[in-house]
Amino acid sequence: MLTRIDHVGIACHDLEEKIAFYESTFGLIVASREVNEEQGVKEAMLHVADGPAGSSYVQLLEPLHPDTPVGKFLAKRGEGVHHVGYGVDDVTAALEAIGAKGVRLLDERPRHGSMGASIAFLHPKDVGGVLTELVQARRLEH
Ligand code: CMX
Ligand code: CO
Repeated sequence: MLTRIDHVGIACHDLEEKIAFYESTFGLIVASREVNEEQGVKEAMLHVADGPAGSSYVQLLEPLHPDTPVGKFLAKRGEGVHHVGYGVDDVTAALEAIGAKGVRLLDERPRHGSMGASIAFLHPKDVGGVLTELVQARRLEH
């Protein structure tokens, strides 16, 4: 069901500063910069590699407000890994199959994610403490 690691989501206080760090330290290139009001973030996707099932990225996340998922996470835990995003071919089908196993779905239906993807989150308490995102990439991306 999972086709790849699509991205690792990293919470930070200053998006531009962290982009500069990832560019200069690892030589990564920014593939997109977006504001997603629904998710409460200003974010950037930095391209890491391409594989047979699609590309993988680092997603840097700065909260738009303190009272957002990433804002609350930063206040509680500080900067660091916020979630893991796995690629799936069909996010609606994956949600149904995973929900049927008793894992709580934070999104009953897919939402809009970076670069035109359809995304949905699973409750971290039901995934061993890992906030988990399912990502169906936009078709023409690979
Ligand atoms: N990873 C692991 N555990 C997490 C977590 C995370 N990222 N965020 C919160 N938790 C834990 C908390 O530590 C807390 O555990 P304890 O009760 O043991 O202390 C529990 O979950 C509840 O946390 P909270 O601070 O009270 O926060 P909420 O319940 O209000 O929200 C969550 C938590 C996961 C439901 C919420 O963050 C959410 O809906 N996230 C999905 C959307 C999202 O994260 N969007 C931003 C990224 C967008 C993108 O990737 O494009
Ligand atoms: Co993400």
